[in-house]
Amino acid sequence: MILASLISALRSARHVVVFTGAGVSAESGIPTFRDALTGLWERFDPGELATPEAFRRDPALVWGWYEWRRMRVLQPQPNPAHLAIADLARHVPQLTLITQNVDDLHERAGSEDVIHLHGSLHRPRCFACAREPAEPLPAADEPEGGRRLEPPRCSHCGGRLRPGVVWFGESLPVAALSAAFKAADECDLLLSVGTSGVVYPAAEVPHRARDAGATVVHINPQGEAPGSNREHLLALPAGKALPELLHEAFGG
Ligand code: BV8
Ligand code: ZN
Repeated sequence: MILASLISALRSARHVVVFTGAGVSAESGIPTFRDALTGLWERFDPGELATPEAFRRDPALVWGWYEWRRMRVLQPQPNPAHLAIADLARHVPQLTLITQNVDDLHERAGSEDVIHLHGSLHRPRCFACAREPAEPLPAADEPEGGRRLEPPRCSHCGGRLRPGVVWFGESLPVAALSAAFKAADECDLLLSVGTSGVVYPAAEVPHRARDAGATVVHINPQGEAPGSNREHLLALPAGKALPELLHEAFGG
């Protein structure tokens, strides 16, 4: 898709969906899911560590990894891609932002009502009774190579706290997934930003938009050429492509 037709699609869109993966936070310096396994966790496969079984088997190893990752999203700032997405909401009649990411950079860039399909690093809950702690977790200075950390206990039932993310083998939050599918079915333009589209059912979202007749644009430097004629690839980093798109389409 040449930029001109994408720009006119943005200008005339009634309802735009933006669907993001870890690539939208890459330019903020946040390691993507696969790059987040260094130091103590180097020898693990993410799909093996991000599971309830791993947590049951070795809670300190898994909790330590998530605290290490939680600390790594506190310093980084939203990058121009996050800011452009927040700005886009001010230019189109309706925008639905759906993310697979567990960081809060969209919120910190000013986006509202972000649909988190895979939960959040900032919402730990009790593994036994699902209650969230009354107080937010303290910041800890995690060593570069990481460390094992015993999870804190739930003040209500004494169970272990777990990260508030969706692990492999766990179902996605029902309300979030149905809101995401509804937006995909109704939108006329979907921007898929920084995702390899391998994790289901989240990866269904762009397919549903395309099948419902929307134009789908993948923004990903390593994206592969899409299959159908309603899907397009902008093989650029999000932090470059999105601000340029907004500037061309809406000026400012
Ligand atoms: C479920 C939270 C069952 C945790 C995550 C076989 C076939 C199909 C499906 C399955 C299968 N076997 C198992 C399954 C199901 C499984 C699945 O899909 N597995 C995959 C691996 C095959 N799915 C599940 O288990 C889901 N649950 O199915 O439940 C069920 C059903 C009914 C009832 C009960 C149960 C749960 C999946 C959720 C897993 N949790 N995250 C955590 O963060 O620790 S997913 C995790 O990985 C991330 O959230 C992310 O979404 C995903 C991929 O991570 P990354 O690689 O980091 O990011 P991404 O893929 O987005 O890649 C980065 C991209 O950005 C790249 O393409 C890169 O080129 C690009 N990029 C880089 N820089 C830039 C850029 N783009 C733009 N600009 C840049 N600057
Ligand atoms: Zn509890």
